[in-house]
Amino acid sequence: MNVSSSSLFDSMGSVRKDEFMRVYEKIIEEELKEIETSYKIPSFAIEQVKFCTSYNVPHGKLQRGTAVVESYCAFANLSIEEVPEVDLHQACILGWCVEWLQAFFLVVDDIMDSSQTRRGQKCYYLLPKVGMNAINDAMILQSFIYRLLYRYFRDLDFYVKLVDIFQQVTFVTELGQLLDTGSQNTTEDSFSVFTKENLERIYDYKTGNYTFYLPFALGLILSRKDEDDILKRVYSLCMELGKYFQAQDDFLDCFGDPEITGKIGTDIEDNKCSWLIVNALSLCSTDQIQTLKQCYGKHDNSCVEQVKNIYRTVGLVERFEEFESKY
Ligand code: DMA
Ligand code: MG
Ligand code: MG
Ligand code: MG
Repeated sequence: MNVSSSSLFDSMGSVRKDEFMRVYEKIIEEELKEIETSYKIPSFAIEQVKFCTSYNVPHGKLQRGTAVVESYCAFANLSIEEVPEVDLHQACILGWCVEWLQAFFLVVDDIMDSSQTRRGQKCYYLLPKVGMNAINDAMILQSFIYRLLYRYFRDLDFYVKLVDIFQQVTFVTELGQLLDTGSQNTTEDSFSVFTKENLERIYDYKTGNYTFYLPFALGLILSRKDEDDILKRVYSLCMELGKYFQAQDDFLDCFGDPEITGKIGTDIEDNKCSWLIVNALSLCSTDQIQTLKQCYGKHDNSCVEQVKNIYRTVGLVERFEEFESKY
């Protein structure tokens, strides 16, 4: 497939979403054909794979996927016109592999977080025809990554590096999700885990690795600039970006407009170690902390409102804005 740089990038050097989508359409068409010929499965099964993919993979901001292409061009130190088409195509495919990984994480994350909406539509597991089959469908989404890597990269010298980085980043993210849901079961002293140290570890593990490090590391591998010291420097920068990004996600979970974020927040109900609760604890009076302990982690609208009121009263909105501009 031809991916020409003149059509893939806009005048600012950013990847055009519609052109990036064209690569997706091609990948999924080829992949479904391949599955159909290789496995003797009835048409409903193929339809389910198709539906699961189209429902979960392409509707996001595509920020992680396009970052692979943009970082590849930046690291290769080539102007957009100079980048070979075949390399651009490879970068786009790796970008889509990251989007597939994200889709896999989100389907499962929404089950664990008891979320209702995602990207402006019903969470996948809540669709009547899906339910808990979402778990196996998520695993199929994850398998797509390795199928695509095999299909497009198996003969290249850096194939093992690609497989390896997807596996490593997946594992770290899973540990991050484990830590993130660790505070979900409300216990007497669950507030003791709401520390800055825990928060930052969760951010590094569940967000920084797959959201920032993975796309940039793929750009480095593809441009053959993936020396250890460079990867290390990129890694620590990515952890900072991850902390900023997830703090914003936590803030929007409570104060964002679901019309814009496409999702309804659940962090208070889920007893999550979030930027807001951690920062609130350093600002609240003993009485306010007492109220938080009574209301946090409860699936009850009036409890959630009380928590939000305390957040507003102690000036968390302003505190977040300050954090954001400093960062
Ligand atoms: C999501 O964290 C992390 C992963 C690895 C999917 P989150 O639950 O805060 O994300 P969201 O707010 O999008 O549900
Ligand atoms: Mg979630
Ligand atoms: Mg979550
Ligand atoms: Mg969130």
